[in-house]
Amino acid sequence: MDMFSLNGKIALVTGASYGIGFAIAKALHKAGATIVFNDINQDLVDKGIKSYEEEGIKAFGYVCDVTDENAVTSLIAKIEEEVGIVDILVNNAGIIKRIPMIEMSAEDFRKVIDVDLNAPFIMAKAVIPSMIKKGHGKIINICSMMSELGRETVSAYAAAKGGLKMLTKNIASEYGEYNIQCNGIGPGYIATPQTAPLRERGEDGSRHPFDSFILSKTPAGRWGEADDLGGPAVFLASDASNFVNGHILYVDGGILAYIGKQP
Ligand code: NAP
Ligand code: GCO
Repeated sequence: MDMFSLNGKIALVTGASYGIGFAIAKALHKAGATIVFNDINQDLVDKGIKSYEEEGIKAFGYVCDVTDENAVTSLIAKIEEEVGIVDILVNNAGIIKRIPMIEMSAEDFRKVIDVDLNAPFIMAKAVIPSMIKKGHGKIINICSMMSELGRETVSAYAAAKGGLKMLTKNIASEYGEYNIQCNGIGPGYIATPQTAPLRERGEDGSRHPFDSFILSKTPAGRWGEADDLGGPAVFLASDASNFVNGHILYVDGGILAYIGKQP
């Protein structure tokens, strides 16, 4: 089982003060990795460090807006100086804006593309040179059901996550010869702050219509938990996946395989 060990490896998980990023970082640490994370402001980073400490994890936290290329270049230089070369990058930071497309401003569209697609490009560009020098690297991009499917109000997010799927395949194609594997994880519907609005209960305790919809579309009959993504992340971060490249691993309880429970 040593092939799943991350002992001696440094993992950088973006936007990992809480949510999916935090859960993935916990799992990578359990497999032996040193955890480095960033978030968009010091308050979140401080809260994140405390949350990791409560899990018995000494994590290295940095403030960095992943859309700011200069800030990212400085971040990677600082991490390399203070912690070491990044062996595993998890591009997790992301936002969503649920607005009907024809009502969405171009500015809002661009903001989602910036965080969910441009930033993974910026982050990968920043870590790949040192991975090449080191002779190995793992990049895991957090994609989505919306890398494959569309739905009302998420046009920018789907465009970004569809693009992120192809960026994943292109990084795999361009840098595979340097023993760098770039893969994606496509979570289904996961119970995090990002999807909280879709799970809000009515005053009478009734389920949000979208909540009921997702339960009918998921063979597992439940929303995913962020911890459901930990094992797949360890696999893609470890030597166990050294010949897996350009693959999007959907961790969705079966949504993409299922037509949906008949009414
Ligand atoms: P979340 O709860 O909203 O957490 C996202 C994290 O990213 C937050 O810590 C956020 O900080 C941070 N972030 C946002 N913009 C950033 C920036 N410019 N620079 C640095 N950090 C930034 O989301 P989540 O549900 O954990 O999702 C994490 C990833 O999984 C996202 O890429 C999302 O698209 C993807 N995903 C989520 C689901 C789901 O069902 N939840 C399913 C599929 C894919 P702030 O708190 O300051 O915004
Ligand atoms: C939405 C949800 C989804 C999830 C996730 C599904 O509004 O449909 O937010 O987009 O976040 O991406 O995989």
